[in-house]
Amino acid sequence: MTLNPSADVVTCELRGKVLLVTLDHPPVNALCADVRRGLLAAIEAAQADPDVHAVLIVGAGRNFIAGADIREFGKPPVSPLLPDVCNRIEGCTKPVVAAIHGAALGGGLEVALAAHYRLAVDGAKLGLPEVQLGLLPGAGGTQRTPRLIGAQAALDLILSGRHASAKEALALGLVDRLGSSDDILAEGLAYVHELLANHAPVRRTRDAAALADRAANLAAVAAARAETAKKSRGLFSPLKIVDAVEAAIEQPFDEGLRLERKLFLECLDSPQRAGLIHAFFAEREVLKAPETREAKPRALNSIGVIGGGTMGAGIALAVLDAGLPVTMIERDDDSLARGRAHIDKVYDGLIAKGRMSAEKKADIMTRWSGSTSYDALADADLVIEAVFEDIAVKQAVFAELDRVCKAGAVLATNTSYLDIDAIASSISRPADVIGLHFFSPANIMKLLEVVVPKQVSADVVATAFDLARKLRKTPVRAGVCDGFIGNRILAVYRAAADAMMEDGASPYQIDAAVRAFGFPMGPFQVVDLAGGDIGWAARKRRAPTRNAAARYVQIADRLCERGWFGQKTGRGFYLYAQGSRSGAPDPEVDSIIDAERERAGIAPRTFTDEEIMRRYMAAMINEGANVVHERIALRPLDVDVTFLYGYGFPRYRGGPMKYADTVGLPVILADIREFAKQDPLFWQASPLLIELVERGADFASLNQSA
Ligand code: 3H9
Repeated sequence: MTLNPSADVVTCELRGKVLLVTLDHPPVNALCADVRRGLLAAIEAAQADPDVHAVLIVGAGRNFIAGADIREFGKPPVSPLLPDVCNRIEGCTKPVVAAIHGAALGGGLEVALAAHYRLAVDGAKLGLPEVQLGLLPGAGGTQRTPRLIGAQAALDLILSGRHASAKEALALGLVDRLGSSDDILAEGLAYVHELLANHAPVRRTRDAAALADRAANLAAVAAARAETAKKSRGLFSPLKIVDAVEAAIEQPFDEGLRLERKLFLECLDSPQRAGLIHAFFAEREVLKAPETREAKPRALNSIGVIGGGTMGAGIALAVLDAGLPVTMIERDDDSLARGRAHIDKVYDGLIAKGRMSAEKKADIMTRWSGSTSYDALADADLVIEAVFEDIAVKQAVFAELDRVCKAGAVLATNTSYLDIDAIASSISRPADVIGLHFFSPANIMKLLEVVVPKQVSADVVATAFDLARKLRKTPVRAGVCDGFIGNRILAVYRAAADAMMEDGASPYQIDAAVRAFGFPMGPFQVVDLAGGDIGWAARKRRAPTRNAAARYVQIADRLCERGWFGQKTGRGFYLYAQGSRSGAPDPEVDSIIDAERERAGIAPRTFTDEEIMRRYMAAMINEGANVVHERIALRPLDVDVTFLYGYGFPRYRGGPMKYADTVGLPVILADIREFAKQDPLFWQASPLLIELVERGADFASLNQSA
């Protein structure tokens, strides 16, 4: 029997006395308007039909319900609203049971909390992750959860957004029962029949008693508020969550719901919500590079890494952590021992902190092997070279790989700047060559630029994306140019920062302004962390081809000439006390900057923090537009994900291109034209930016068209 045939995303079937309500809205049963309508109609039908004695709600496919349909946010609301649907479920006078498998997240868990009884099976993930989207649970989650499990446990779930397993959910009191098999339908029906046999009453979460100890629950709220104020740098929704949970203690249920709705709408309207949801979809879109649709990945059962330095060892660690075997090649036994020592150091650190057992390390290291002979790579499916950043050195390595590797092996370079087309065309199998640009530390940083040279075959690109998935990295497809997506843009906004420094802003003011914008570190702190010598080498390499008319700020060179390479030498732009990683401003650096200004004939002026950020962001966005214009990045969202995952861009702003849309492209273009009055060579507006402004379009309009 189908009681509401109009909505095929929700079907109803009478099984004896139980109305089985199945949500079937692939891929994740998100609560779009049709689903909400169908669910409401199902409850109304159950209420009206005397043959129905109880209701069982289940999800089809791999999940119960992943939450509200995020794609609807930012559009005009469509009835029925989810809070009303949840109230209707809770108000039903016949027992309603939710049987949970897979994800019951956000609005999905809120539907379950509105039901009268809940069962979960192994593999279920229950959580209220709205905070990660700049929101708060807006369908009763902030009112029902604390009533069910107490304020402290509720705040922990809602503020962290983490997922609880079925077992933990049972221990917390979020669910009443664990199913013993993964047959969700059989488990759910058995539970409902048992409840009916026992004449189990309708039991509403709004009447649950976990907030009875008012003082203890208010103390938990006060502690969470203090902690959140300290930790949630710049984020809008976390403190609203605390307010809503406090209302659950202080106010009657319906009043609490009203406040929750008001706060939810405030979050929904915030640019942070738009930025975070953009990030959510963008990080999924980058996985769908054209080649992954065209071709199947090659096998990936054994990996080779050339080089045991910081980068090579970090990549080897990432491979080991993914459960794959790795063979490390170094030029001699001492270098190989150093490479192995890098790996040992990381795992021994985890053991010292109690996060890994010695047995586990021993087990992992059975998958590591080292050799000083390239012949050890004869069976490798994919080899990543991470040797010195010099084209001749890299080409020599590739000649060896060409000699020893089996047909079909993928040959990857971890270069961060060099011309991969030139590397590919130097060997007999250019179609197998690709760039895999890891970020340091390679076992930690999530970004992987997959750099696609001209002659590479599609299945090699698909293999690179498959490797990223196995390594749990976020891959972004990039074209070949100096610096690819990220470092190419970095070079430009670093130049803008250098120019501001020479014109009168101190590096410390610039870093503070950039941190206040939401980055974890400013650009000069980043230089000190990465090592000033790295950028110095790149600048020297580019010196012969640099446009002689372009402004070149020499301050960083003056520091490097003194051997001040940052943290590793104890001083750079900042002074580092013995062993300390946080630096203090250095008056001697100020004097060097003064001397450089004088040498360049510049009378220093003051900058506001706002002007610093306008210039910094305009430089980043303009080069981002160039990178998209030249198809180095497929879409603006690829630039966004690069910066979110590799450069510390604040996620709640969505990435530089999303931020540009938020500010408005005409504003960015006007800034660039204003700044061009002082330095027209540097501030050349990107043709793409000009075109979009002329068309009245934004970067988002280009995100569909990869
Ligand atoms: C909320 O509920 C607010 C309420 O409190 C109040 C309302 C009034 N909507 O991640 P996957 C898509 S806020 C729309 O690759 P997995 C996703 O884009 C919501 N679409 O799969 C992808 O599409 P495509 C709170 C969604 O197996 C496809 O589904 N809930 C939604 O690795 C597969 O996704 C959350 O924040 C959605 N809610 O992981 C949960 N969710 O194929 C968000 C997913 O076109 N979702 N899609 O690329 C997740 O955490 C994961 O998707 C999940 C599955 C764990 C469920």
